[in-house]
Amino acid sequence: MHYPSFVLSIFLASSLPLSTSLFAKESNAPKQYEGASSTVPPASAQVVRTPGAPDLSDTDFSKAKQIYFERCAGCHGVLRKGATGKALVPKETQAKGQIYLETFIKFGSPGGMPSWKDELSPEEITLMANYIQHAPPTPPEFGMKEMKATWKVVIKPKDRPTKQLNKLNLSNLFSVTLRDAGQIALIDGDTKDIIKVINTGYAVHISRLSSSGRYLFVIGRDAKINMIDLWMKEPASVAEIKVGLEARSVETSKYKGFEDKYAIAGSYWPPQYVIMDGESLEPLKIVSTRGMTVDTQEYHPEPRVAAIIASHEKPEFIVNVKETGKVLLVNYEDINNLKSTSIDTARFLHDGGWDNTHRYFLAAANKSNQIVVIDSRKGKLEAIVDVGKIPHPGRGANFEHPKFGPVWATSHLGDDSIALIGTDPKNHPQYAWKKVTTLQGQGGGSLFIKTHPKSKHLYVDTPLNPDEKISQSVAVFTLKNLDAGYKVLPIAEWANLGEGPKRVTQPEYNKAGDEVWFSVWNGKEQRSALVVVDDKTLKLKKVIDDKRLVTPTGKFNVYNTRFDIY
Ligand code: DHE
Repeated sequence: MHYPSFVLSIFLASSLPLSTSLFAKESNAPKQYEGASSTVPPASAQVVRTPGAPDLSDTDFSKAKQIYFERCAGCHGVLRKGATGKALVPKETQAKGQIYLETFIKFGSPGGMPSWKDELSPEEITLMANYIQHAPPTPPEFGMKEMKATWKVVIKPKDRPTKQLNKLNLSNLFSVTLRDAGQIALIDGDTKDIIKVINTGYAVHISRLSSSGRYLFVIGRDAKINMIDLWMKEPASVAEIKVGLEARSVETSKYKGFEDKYAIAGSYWPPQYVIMDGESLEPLKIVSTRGMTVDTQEYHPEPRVAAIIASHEKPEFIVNVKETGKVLLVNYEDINNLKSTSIDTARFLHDGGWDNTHRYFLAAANKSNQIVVIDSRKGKLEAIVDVGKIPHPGRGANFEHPKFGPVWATSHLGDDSIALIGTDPKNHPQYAWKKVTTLQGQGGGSLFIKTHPKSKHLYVDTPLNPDEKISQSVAVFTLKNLDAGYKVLPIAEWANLGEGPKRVTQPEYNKAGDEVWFSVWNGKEQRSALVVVDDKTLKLKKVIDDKRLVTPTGKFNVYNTRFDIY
């Protein structure tokens, strides 16, 4: 049996009457976000029995395992060693006892655990309280043999075109995640026509471009990568591979002399990254991220790989390791004698992006409520900056502040603030790597913030805010007059889609920086759309409403993604 998808769990959570939730409305947003089901197949993890834990039949153990992977692993980790949620190891769970655990699952906690009493039956709650007193079953590893077994070169590099064979304006092409369809759509940014829908892994998470802009790499939550050749008469997947059982990040080498040479993917399970050949996806080097946490210096068996970004300063990939709180600088100059610098930062590292010079990488340490700043030239930690509750920048937003000079901004999942951090140590040293000011947005539950060097505006989404008015609209600030507050654009209303949650998410500019695209993310069976806003007038320009656009979420303009423009 398959449990409801992330979208459905959002529906469930947001349709709960408030009285069923013990906590403030806002506290549900992080849970809705992180509580998505793991793509690790429950059956792949062995049944285990642990002394001191209540007896469980094989059938019950398997059922509990299924519920755990689908509902709990996103926060507590596949191995239950704790991530956003607490560690659930037998020594502690057995000491707490059955009644305590059942109550906790039923009612949740002020620390952020949601109440499950409307989503799990009383029998299932009892079962889960039994289950977590057993040792966590471990899913299988995924090494070179397994990767090679899934690796396919559909069209060999030598058989591919030597020049662009189509007439597409590639730099204004958008790759759009069609989350629950297991597809991406390529959309012409000029005509707004859907050029092609391509089958991919399950729920593609991000799209990234090769340095040349020719290859588009997409990675599914199920860790399947598709490499799409945009030069073909009709762009298509030319190579694919599965790099694990669950993953979120893929990137390509961008340093001079290494353009299009390597690709890298990080996985959630197993906790590792793999460097691949940039033209064929042949896996070359797999490196585990298991190791000690940065603060308590304890062994963590499951440090997931979050954002990866390619350095422009050195032949390096910058790899965020979530649970250990370490940023790795992986030098790909000689992958047989791999040099990797490990920088201690803060937990739990998630997403992030460059400052406007592309020298400093700013990443969210979401449970520390901090932004860590890495100097990619010196290869060291530059600063750790306190911000609001659960920063979630996407790649963040860079702009010139009238007083503080160049700043990078993040919004937050856990509160309505937008933190601005000074990024110019040369000309504005007094503001560099400090939270120089805070703007107030529409509310918590924000996932992405965006501007463009040519734009005068800053857009902040709030798709996980429990108030529909807020989750279905977007706040826009005028950069020259931030103190004036924001204007609200009713994006979902403009899309006019009928019923559904219609969460408005992830602003993305076109190449010229004069249009902003938003996803109106509805349920799988409902109508979704993309809404294009004229950035100058802040008026609706176009609704792309097409039945092929099933649950659109991330959108990636080829040019802006390739050159890290945000
Ligand atoms: Fe994301 C980026 C992980 C849920 C849409 N997401 C990222 C990155 C990571 C990540 C590590 C950075 C990748 C990089 O830059 O290399 N996301 C996770 C999760 O672990 C989490 C919390 C839960 C899960 O189970 O996946 C999660 N993410 C979501 C969603 O629910 C979103 C809103 C919709 C969806 O498609 O699943 C979502 N995440 C995105 C998008 C980006 C992203 C659109 C890229 C933003 C960008 O501008 O680069």
